[in-house]
Amino acid sequence: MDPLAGFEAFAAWAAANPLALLGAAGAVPLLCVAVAWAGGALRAGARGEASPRPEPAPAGRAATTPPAAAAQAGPPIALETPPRAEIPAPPAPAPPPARLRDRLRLTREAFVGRLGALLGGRAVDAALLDDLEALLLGADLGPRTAEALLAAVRREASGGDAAAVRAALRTAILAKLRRVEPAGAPDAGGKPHVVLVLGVNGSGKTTTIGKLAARHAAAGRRVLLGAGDTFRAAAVEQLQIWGERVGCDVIAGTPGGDPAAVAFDTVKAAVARGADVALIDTAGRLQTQRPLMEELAKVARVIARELPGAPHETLLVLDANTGQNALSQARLFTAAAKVTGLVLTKLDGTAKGGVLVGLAEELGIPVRYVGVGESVDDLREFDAEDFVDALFGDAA
Ligand SMILES: Nc1nc2c(ncn2[C@@H]2O[C@H](COP(=O)(O)OP(=O)(O)O)[C@@H](O)[C@H]2O)c(=O)[nH]1
Ligand SMILES: [Mg+2]
Repeated sequence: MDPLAGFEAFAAWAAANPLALLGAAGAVPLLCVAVAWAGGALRAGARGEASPRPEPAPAGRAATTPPAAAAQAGPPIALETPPRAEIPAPPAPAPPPARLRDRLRLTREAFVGRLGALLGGRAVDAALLDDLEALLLGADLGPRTAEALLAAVRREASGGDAAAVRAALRTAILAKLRRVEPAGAPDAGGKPHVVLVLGVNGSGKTTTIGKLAARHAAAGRRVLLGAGDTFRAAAVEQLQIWGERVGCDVIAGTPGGDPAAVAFDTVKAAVARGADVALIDTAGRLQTQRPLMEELAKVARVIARELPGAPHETLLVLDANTGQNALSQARLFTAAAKVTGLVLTKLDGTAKGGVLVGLAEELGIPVRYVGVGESVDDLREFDAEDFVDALFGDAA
């Protein structure tokens, strides 16, 4: 058709039907939107782009829109709604912290759980005390502690019943653990507050440092980490991953380099950068290697030379799974360094948590933290009452 003739015919129709014209005008924006979308899709197609996809989810987080759901959703129609991937996900409610009672289940079952069956309706006599001694040793309390607890039962519960024995044990254990409750706050003293972390390989040093760094950062403190385990390259990487997670810097040396040099650099950098806390990791080859112990003594000396009074805390990390071996490790480390606090890790996965009572009795060193899992929240400040409540199943 001649375009001019077509326009004249339309003008004549419009003059005769003004309302219809208004209706047609109302449809124009919708038409434009459709054309714009089609044009955009075509241009995207020409550039070889696929239809909008949700951003890949960061590791460990679910994608906002699963790819399959996005494919089924079809083309975007309502343009004022942002693409689905941009809708911020509602914050996930924080899971309630796991109860210490739950995390100590295996230890409780191995100790207090068996106690009920052993005592039954029996009176406290020599045969019962023998059985009780075997139970205490089996629960990794150690011979000296078992003996001390038996003496308490003899004293407090002779002629009594099962409840009296249980109460005597509970009171005696609580008294022993109260002796090793730390006196001051965990970050008291020093600016920067320097913490040196010792322990054999695999005891949980690096993980504990990561958890501690997260606590300090959450409290608004500036944290610096020192990768003093130069013996294993993976240990440095592991600490760096924690540093990224927590958002703090990590001072690392050369692989196989001098750990004392890393400790020195960390303290120096912590002072220069105005850090509040410096947490220094160390290598943990087996404690039977004498040079390791000499090395640790050197690390402590170098730190003190750079910052008088530091390290303000020297934490020895012990794995509860090692049971009585934790005690011999502790003896060797305390001979080599001035250990000011213990961290007992992996209490969540062991029946040997009773070793904590043995450590308290034999060493008398404050227990600063207990590790009850692998995640960042699974480090608890040690509290004797809470621990005993959880151990005896009395906690709420
Ligand atoms: N279940 C559990 N695992 C832990 C705990 N602390 C550390 N671990 C794990 O123990 C392993 C060794 O820990 P790591 O920090 O590398 O030990 P390091 O060699 O002393 O530095 C890692 O798999 C940690 O996730 C804890 O309290 N509970
Ligand atoms: Mg490590």
